[in-house]
Amino acid sequence: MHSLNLPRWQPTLLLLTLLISLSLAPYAQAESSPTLTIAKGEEGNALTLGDIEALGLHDFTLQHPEGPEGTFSGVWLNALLKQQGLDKARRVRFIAEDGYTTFLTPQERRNKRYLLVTRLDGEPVTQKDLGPYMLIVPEDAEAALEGDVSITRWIWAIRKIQAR
Ligand SMILES: Nc1nc2c(c(=O)[nH]1)N[C@H]1C(S)=C(S)[C@@H](COP(=O)(O)O)O[C@H]1N2
Ligand SMILES: [Mo]
Repeated sequence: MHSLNLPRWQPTLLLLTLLISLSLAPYAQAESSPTLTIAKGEEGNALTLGDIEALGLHDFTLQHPEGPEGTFSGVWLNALLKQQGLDKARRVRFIAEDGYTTFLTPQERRNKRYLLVTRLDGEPVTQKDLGPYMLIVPEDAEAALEGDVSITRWIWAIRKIQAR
């Protein structure tokens, strides 16, 4: 009886194993694939989600003026720049997937605490929710939603940070 059942179970087990590995693959990839380039001059440094989040995550529950709401988690931009040896940069430029680009001066980075968001409700941020990375100023969230402060530096879909 057993010797007859075994061959019938094997394909099922194999299929289950395959399905589980396939459904987990995107998460494994998100943790390790290079997704954010930080460059100083010509040298570009490809950072993974794990590299960035090693700085420690901070959580803020808010609604982004562009729509997405929930708990935004990320690292302080200044901490990331310091870790990369770029905290003294006169200009830190952000380049988004849609071609949008803007920069922050040292004074602007001192005036407001910018959070580089890596997760929304615990998951890497999808493109639809303005991912993979976005800058927000948590202390301005309510004023931004009311339209009382400019969000020109709330750049989303960030792929590259360039310092000089
Ligand atoms: N990736 C990306 N971020 C962006 C923008 C953009 O076009 N792409 N527009 C910026 C500007 S100029 C403003 S005022 C706010 C809101 O842009 P919107 O009014 O064009 O939606 O998001 C900022 N961040
Ligand atoms: Mo704007």
